[in-house]
Amino acid sequence: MEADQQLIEAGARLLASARLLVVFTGAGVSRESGIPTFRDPVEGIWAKYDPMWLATMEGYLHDPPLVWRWYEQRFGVVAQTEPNPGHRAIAELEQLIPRGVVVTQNIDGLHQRAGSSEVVELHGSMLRYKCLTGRHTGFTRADFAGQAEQPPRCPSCGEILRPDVVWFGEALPDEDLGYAFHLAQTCDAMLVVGTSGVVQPAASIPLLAAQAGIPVIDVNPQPDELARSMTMFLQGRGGEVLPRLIEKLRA
Ligand code: BV8
Repeated sequence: MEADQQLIEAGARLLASARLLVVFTGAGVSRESGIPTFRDPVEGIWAKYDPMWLATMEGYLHDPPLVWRWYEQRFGVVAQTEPNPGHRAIAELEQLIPRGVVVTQNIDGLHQRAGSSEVVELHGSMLRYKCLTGRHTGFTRADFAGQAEQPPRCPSCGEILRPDVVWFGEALPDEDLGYAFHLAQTCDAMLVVGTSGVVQPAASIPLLAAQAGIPVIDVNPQPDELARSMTMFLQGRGGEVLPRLIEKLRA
């Protein structure tokens, strides 16, 4: 399904007038890089597990090696993938608009690899690790060579490490969430790509912008929870719609 050209042109005009643009993304923007979204059916050994259980402190404490292996498997997929044309178009927006900030629910680091220079990771990053106590942070894979089967130990206190991501039931980092709320209410336009608009409190960010009278464009192959509250809904894949928006903006 291709978003019609008139809508693309209207969307480009909306973005062209922005001095500060926020791009709010979810798992859908990484889908074309081959990273399944939380909604996608899972094949293989992980099919019998519910990601909504694995991505919780309870799930981790119930079986640390299992959940550790789940993140290692997901890291393996991310490590072998590349940013897709959607990520790259979002990064290119920074050349076409005075300031663009990416606020993402994703933990895969692909926006940074595509060249986006300002990225707020509301749900943390699978490329960073912290101590289970939360007291010792900032670890990377370089701190524990190849621990694929078992969670490694914290170099500072010996407790097991965990991915530095926000699990279900955990609060989002105050500063990042507060900054995202501030941006949503002070930007000139918001581009929302690849989110079902289900996971809270992140999904309230596009609604904050819309309620502040800020134009919000939603890009998704299918109508999501947010679409009816958005200024414009461009139906299509991020990798198809975003490059067309950029092409119009460049013109
Ligand atoms: C919290 C990291 C409280 C881990 C993730 C109301 C208020 C507050 C909380 C809640 C609430 N209601 C319910 C809750 C609880 C819960 C929640 O939202 N549950 C949902 C399921 C109802 N929220 C929480 O638990 C949050 N914590 O609120 O704590 C608190 C407060 C104070 C003190 C203590 C506690 C924490 C939520 C964060 C969870 N962590 N990720 C990990 O990944 O391992 S969320 C996880 O889900 C991913 O980040 C992912 O991004 C997200 C799913 O959302 P989406 O990104 O939108 O992805 P999704 O798969 O849903 O949709 C993909 C979309 O892409 C689809 O629409 C599809 O059509 C589209 N698409 C497909 N292909 C493409 C495409 N789009 C474009 N191009 C394509 N090619």
